Amino acid sequence: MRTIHRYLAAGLGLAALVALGAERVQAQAQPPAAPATPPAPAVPAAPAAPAMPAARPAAGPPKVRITSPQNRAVVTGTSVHVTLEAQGIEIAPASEERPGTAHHHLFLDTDLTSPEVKIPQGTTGIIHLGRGQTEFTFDKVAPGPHRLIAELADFNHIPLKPPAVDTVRFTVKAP
Ligand SMILES: [Cu+2]
Repeated sequence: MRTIHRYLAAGLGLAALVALGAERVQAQAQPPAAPATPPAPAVPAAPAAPAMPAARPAAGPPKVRITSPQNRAVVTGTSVHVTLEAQGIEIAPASEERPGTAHHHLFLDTDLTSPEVKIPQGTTGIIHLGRGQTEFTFDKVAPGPHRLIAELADFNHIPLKPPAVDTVRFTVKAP
């Protein structure tokens, strides 16, 4: 009887040791698995971030550019042909009165007017291309240095906000 008890006791003891050992193995196996998981989601999150700022520069505020005359150009003769280019907004006749459109304005040797008020009409040196034109010819321009500013304004002739403005300086040379 005693020997049986000893065997039983020894057997229970072994079983307990095996069970303890198994728990330890499990306990050791789990911790390394846990820290391995967090770095994985961090990888797919990284490529998504640069995609967002890349899309922003494409859609900026409207811009205007004087494509002719070029800055520092020397124009021979008394006529100065001006060509214009707008980006990010539709150029339309002011008479259409459509929100989200604009038309070109030129200021020759004249300072820009306040961005808060209508660009004046009938003022020397200020031209409204109110029919949606993208070019204009100044006649009888005096020889010497000149400054030309282009500005976009809405159908009410109020400058866009933020202002869409471009400036060139050129020289007229007598033929
Ligand atoms: Cu106008």
